[in-house]
Amino acid sequence: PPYPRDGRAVAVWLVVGYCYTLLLPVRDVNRYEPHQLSPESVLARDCQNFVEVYDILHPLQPSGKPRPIRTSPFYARQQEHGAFFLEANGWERPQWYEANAGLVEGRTIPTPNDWAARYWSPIVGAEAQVTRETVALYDMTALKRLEVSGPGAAGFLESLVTGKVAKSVGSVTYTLLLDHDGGIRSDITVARLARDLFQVGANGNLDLDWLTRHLPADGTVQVRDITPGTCCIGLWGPLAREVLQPLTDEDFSDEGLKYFRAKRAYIGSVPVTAMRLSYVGELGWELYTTADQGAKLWDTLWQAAEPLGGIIAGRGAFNSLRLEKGYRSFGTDMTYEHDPYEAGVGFAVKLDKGDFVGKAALERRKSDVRRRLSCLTIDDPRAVVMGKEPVYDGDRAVGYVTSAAHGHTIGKGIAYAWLPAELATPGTTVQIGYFDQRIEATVAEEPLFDPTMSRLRG
Ligand code: THG
Repeated sequence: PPYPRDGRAVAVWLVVGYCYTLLLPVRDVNRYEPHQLSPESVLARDCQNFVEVYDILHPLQPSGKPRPIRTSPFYARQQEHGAFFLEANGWERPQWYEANAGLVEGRTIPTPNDWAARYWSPIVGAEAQVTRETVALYDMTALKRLEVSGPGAAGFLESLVTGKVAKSVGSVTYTLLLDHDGGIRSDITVARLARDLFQVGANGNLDLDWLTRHLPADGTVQVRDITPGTCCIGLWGPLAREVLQPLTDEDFSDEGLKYFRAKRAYIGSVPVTAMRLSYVGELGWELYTTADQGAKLWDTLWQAAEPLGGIIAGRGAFNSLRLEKGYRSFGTDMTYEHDPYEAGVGFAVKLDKGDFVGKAALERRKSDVRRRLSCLTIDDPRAVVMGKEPVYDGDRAVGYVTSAAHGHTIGKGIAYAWLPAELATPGTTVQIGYFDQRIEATVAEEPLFDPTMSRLRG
């Protein structure tokens, strides 16, 4: 049972230094970023806690005072495009761009109810649709990036992750970090950039903490947070290749860089690491460079994308598109309390590889799946829910919503929710409690968008 373990969790936390159980209201102190530890930040946060203690906070309400704290190299460009900024891990992150207001015209973008319409604009829907029609630039700088290097790096990573990551140079692997009890500590991508050099796409400071705690004592592996010194643009959409290929001598055809492969290239004059994957489920690449050349990369891509009808798009569109594609978000959809099989990421576990943290526990848990992270669709387009709502089967509360958004390219509301396994079959109807309403939702086959992966593998 998840909650009666709190006492044990606190004891483990004191003794071992991290907590196995997600103590939702308390949370692991190792999550803090350096900027949050300044005396000024701590005081501001403490004072704000008094203000907010009895408030009902909107799920999107930005915390973090003062702002801005962290800005990507694209910040000035984003301001010029009328970015509406929210905050993530201290980073100013555009939710949508007012400069895209003209895109709304002639599109069907349902207006949600009042509460859900806060921190929202119909532009979010337009940006999501245009991403699937042409191409969009997304600022991915807030995504935590770790560098793992040294002669022991490959073996070190293999001992912690559920997949095989010590593959050929240029491979990228979606994989999981597990607790000793098989709970999910994070879902990450691991790119092998050289024999002894890996780049990890992570979820936060807890991943840095986890890797650092497990480092071998012999000094053969180093882990470094390269997030602040680098930046990333996601270039995604059916026209992504038309934008990128003319800017570089490297081959970015389907054969030249396959899905889930990485390579270095010059984009114009800017040296990048390109990884072919997409959390929004479209053709394209994550393009990484150092912070000093970020603005140059942005300008190079934007000058090529704009004439083709490309746009820059924000986090609101991004979240809607990833839910259509069924991609989980660690910390929201799945946490330490869930194992990969329950969470629907069992495909990222290779039990036929060597030992890794959590393997023995998983072998036990694999055949005992009692709840599942399930995809629900909502037919009423105004009835958007936000996340954390209870889910009912008749009068019985049986689970809760994790994340939700309107699916602007499938024309339905989407809510991911934890449900007992016996209710998690497509076609089952449940009710989501939303304030004083009950909203009818149906368990759906997932993913809702492009189940054959035709968009990504083209
Ligand atoms: N990009 C990079 N790293 C990341 C993320 C990212 N790390 C943290 C977080 N986001 C990880 N989450 C995902 C979720 C899904 C996918 C990638 C990162 C994804 N999944 C394919 C799928 O399920 O269809 C993987 C298929 C496969 O394993 O081959 O692409 O956004 N760099």
